[in-house]
Amino acid sequence: MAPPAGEVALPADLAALRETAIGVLRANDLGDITRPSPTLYPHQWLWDSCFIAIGLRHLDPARAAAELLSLLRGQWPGGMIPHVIFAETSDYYHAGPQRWRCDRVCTTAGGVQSTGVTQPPMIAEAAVRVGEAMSRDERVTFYRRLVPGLMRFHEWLYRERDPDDTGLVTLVHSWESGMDNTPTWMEMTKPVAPRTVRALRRINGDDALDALRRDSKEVPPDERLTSADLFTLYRIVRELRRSRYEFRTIRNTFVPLVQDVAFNAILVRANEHLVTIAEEAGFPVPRWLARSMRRTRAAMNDLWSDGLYLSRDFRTGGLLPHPTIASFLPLYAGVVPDSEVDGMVEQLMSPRYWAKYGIASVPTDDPAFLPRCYWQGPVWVNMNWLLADGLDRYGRREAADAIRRNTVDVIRSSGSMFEYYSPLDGSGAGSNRFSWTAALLVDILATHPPR
Ligand code: 2M8
Repeated sequence: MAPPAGEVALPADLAALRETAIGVLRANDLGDITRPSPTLYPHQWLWDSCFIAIGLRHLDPARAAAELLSLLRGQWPGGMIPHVIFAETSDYYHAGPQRWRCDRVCTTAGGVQSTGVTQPPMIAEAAVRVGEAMSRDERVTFYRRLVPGLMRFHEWLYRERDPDDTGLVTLVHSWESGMDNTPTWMEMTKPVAPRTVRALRRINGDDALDALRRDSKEVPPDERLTSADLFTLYRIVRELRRSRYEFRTIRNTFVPLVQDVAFNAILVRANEHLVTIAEEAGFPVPRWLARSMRRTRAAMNDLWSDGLYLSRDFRTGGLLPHPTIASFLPLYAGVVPDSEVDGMVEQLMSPRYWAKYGIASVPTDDPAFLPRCYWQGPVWVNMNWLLADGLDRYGRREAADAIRRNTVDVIRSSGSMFEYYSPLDGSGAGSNRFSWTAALLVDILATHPPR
């Protein structure tokens, strides 16, 4: 496919890589939703669809808008947009509708099945990006369809997940953070492992548990979270289900509750975008919501610790002492005082994070670091995209370009759209037809073509 008018022609190898990326997006396209990967993730995920729309806008803005609007089909009566909206497919997914039984609690706007938790609120960012690719009339029409539901989602985040008005939204499951097995979350999760898991593990080690799981048929188990952790996440879902997914009940259970730094950072930026697009669409932002938005921005300071930011335990109020890639997302939010930005960039670029092939999701000297295991060390393209975007806005163009260059290089050297990459040798891991890697590559090549 020739580049659209106005876009720079790419060197042959990158043009071919772009074609591979487009092929992955086409193959994962289910109509107005895109599955993250053909076998491992056969449904619609909230933040995946947002990253995917950011890439699709370069190919077909109307299709990109449909990707975002389709998220509203899963909206709950209270306003939540769920983390997974189940597609009508018989393809197996390990945490499918039967695990959630959300149809017993409520009916979604589009009558579709969903999970009972949410995911990082990337919708407003994606909407702005898609809007940029449209004419003014198209954009306003799109925003008018999106904004009422999107506003209700942001209202829900505050009403339901910040009932004590701390300014920070609380998560009830690591799947809400999108970084499923990041050490910060796993430390909170391990103590609530089901008794049977602990017993089985004592007797037979992880092998017996591995035999029981079904999520790792496409991908080797050591590239995913451990079986013990997975079964603990299932236990938490059971407890959420018993609590009818209501925070006022959940907070009185054993469920770990985290004011996640990455989620709240993404919320800060999403709030800004929501204000802009609501204005363009002609919808007023309620005063109480505008006030809550301001509080989140200010409350991010409470997460500052020794040169970076940490998540906080909702119950104890204590910071969780485990820096990860999430600790840097306040750079994307734009809440880091300018005097601290260079210190954070220096850390990111140091061998502790940037070993050889880009930014590790967990510091390479952390005892939990595993270079090819999911959110426990690998380089993730969406994290790179967010950090580069934030650094651009701080005027740290060189660092932002280095991150983008590295992202393209690591994908190019593997030749495939992997879910994640080893920061030590650049090898790909997880799914090898992963949609957001493909979409964000298309975006980077279009917006920042290599010089
Ligand atoms: C991963 O999470 C899902 C559960 O939501 C899973 O492991 O089954 C995470 O990487 C998450 O961030 C991502 O949205 C999802 C689909 O790509 O996969």
